Amino acid sequence: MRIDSPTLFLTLASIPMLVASPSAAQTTVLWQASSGLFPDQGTRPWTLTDTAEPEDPTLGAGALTLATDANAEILYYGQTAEHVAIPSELVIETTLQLVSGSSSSNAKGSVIVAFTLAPEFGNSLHIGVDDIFLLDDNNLRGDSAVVETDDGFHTYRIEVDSFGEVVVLYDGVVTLSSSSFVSSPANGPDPRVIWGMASTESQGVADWLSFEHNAGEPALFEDGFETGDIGAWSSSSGN
Ligand SMILES: [Ca+2]
Ligand SMILES: [Ca+2]
Repeated sequence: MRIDSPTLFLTLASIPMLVASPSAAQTTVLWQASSGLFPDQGTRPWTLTDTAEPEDPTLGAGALTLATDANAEILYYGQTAEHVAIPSELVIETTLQLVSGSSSSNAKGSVIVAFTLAPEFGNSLHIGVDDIFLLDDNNLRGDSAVVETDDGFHTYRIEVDSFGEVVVLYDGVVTLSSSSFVSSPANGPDPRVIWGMASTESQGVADWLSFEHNAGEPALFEDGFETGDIGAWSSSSGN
């Protein structure tokens, strides 16, 4: 039986990656607008990436507003490799309302919640006007659903297993499922969690009540980081 090399390559590439051992520690990182603090001011702070002019994050009426008014602008929060330890069962949960949005790509939502489990391996939830989806590859739209995103606040819960299989619950209902994939441009070189207006092919306005994940790096919080103002963290994100 002849096995040609392209087939062999595809077979090897399709083997799921095991991203964490079952014993990996889980440390919850929770930011809530009701704290009155911006995400980069909390005890487990996020790094802000902001090329938007004149927009900056604003905090008022119990919600954090992130806005961009040109596709080229990005405005998002991220925690990157040194600050995250991806557990065997990654859970990300956020409650937000998309106020408005548009995109020049059907593979980029106005709001993006992205996770990288291992180098170049991950996926992202995209939220547009009454449209949510995951990706199947870089710039390739995956499983999608038509749900209300701009009529009020909705809760998006992303559950990822140790093989990178992804399920998204919309207000508690399983709505999307997909697999993580390997892509350097889509997922970056290091584990990370990102949320906000993170694409140069989309723009919009969103109000956020909370953002939570269970991939906090435990060691960070044993060195006094949780009580002090550590200022800006170095950012290796950016996409
Ligand atoms: Ca700005
Ligand atoms: Ca943008």
